[in-house]
Amino acid sequence: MAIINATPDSFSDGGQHADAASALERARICLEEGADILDFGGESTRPGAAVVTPEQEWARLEPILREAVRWNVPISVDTRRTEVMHRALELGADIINDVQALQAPGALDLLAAHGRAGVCLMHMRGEPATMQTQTTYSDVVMDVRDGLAQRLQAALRAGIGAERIVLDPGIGFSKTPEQNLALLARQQELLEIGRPLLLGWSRKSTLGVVTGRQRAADRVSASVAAAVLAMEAGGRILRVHDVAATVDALRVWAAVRRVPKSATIAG
Ligand code: HH2
Repeated sequence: MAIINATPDSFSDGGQHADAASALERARICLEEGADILDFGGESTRPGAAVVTPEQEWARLEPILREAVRWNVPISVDTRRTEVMHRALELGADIINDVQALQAPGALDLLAAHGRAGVCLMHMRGEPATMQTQTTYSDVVMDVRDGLAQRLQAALRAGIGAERIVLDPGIGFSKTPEQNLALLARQQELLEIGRPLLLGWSRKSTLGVVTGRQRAADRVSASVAAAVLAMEAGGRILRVHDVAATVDALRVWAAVRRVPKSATIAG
């Protein structure tokens, strides 16, 4: 899943694709590099990002989505606003990626009514502005697992079919670097919930803490390492900025995984 933030202030790529033409250009490059899904966002969710109204968010997304939905490739929209979800689905978006797991009023019912769309339910606490003050867990992996299981149940009760749903532990959202690393070290415990996992490690600040790389754009190698570890631990979808590097790494991972454990290769 390629990340295209049509925002002026995203932590990782803010301002680079803020206008529709450059966002679409970036999206085309991501497809050439091997992305299977395009994820477009019109609001930064980093701590301290400027608050945008749903109208501003939609004004950023609409011209991009109008074009991208014609490309015959899965289009995901990264939004927590019901109104933006509604408009995106009406335009033909395929997936709603919600960092607040459809907690906005009306969001569950909206998705239930759009029987075709996929949904990513991500774990976080509170709002982006305050989330880093809410990092007290008794056991972060168990608490995230329980939180995701509750949101999954809410979605199922609303009438969203399980087969439409993937789950995401929300790397960097209301978690310390140590907690993010624990979520990767013990990622397999999240598979017990029974739905595929989407992981977003790309350029995140925990990788900056581990490597000492201050600039998000300098964290490509670290992001690729985390991506491979996330796949090895049972991940299914990776949300990434650096598509070509990630695809290469995953090809190697997949080639090794295809070799039977008992293989003896003569030659
Ligand atoms: N991370 C970000 C935004 N949306 N969605 C999911 N499902 N998982 C994530 O980990 C995730 C997400 C934050 O990263 P980015 O889009 O690069 O930055 P910003 O929020 O500043 O636009």
